[in-house]
Amino acid sequence: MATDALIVVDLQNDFCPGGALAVNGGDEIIPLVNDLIRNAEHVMLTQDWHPASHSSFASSHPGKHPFESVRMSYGPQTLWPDHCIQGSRGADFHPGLACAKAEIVIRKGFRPGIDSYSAFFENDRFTPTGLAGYLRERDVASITLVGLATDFCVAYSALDAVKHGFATTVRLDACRAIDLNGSLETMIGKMRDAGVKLV
Ligand code: VGL
Ligand code: ZN
Repeated sequence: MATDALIVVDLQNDFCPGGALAVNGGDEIIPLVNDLIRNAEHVMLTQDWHPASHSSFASSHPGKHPFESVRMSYGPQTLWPDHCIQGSRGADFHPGLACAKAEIVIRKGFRPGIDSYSAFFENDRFTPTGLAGYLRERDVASITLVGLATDFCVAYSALDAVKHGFATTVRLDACRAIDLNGSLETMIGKMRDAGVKLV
């Protein structure tokens, strides 16, 4: 029987106020996300999960600063402050998140040389995380995405979900954005054009 899955993206300490890559109001969405979790048929989480000295960290590129861009073998890559390092407190889910019901945690960004915004493909747009196969085997037909950040991991996940044929909804009220150089408006436009349902 085809089912619906709620996918909670990167609701981790480092993306919440006080964290290394804090998203404005990132923790404000937690009560709403917890409500959605309570009412969801199936809950899945993603977790940004970088090794120390990851290639997406500005600190790994001498002379570069966070939020600048570099060319990687797979194309341009925004550089970030060190964040969500494997096993660190910053990489833990926010303590207020009701994550007990989650059926799977998809970790991403663990390959030292590739960043991964999308829950489906790494930033080379080619290396799969395994989530699409998992969802198919579980007979998931539609997904709802919430979490952080709207204009990076949520948006890239939503665009890939549509490409994989999942009916895809983003609950914008349960997301918060980084909004770097107009990225929020750009990614909202891309999601709308791709047929993502924005609520
Ligand atoms: C994210 C930047 C770097 C996100 C993760 O979760 O949106 N953004 N790593
Ligand atoms: Zn990251």
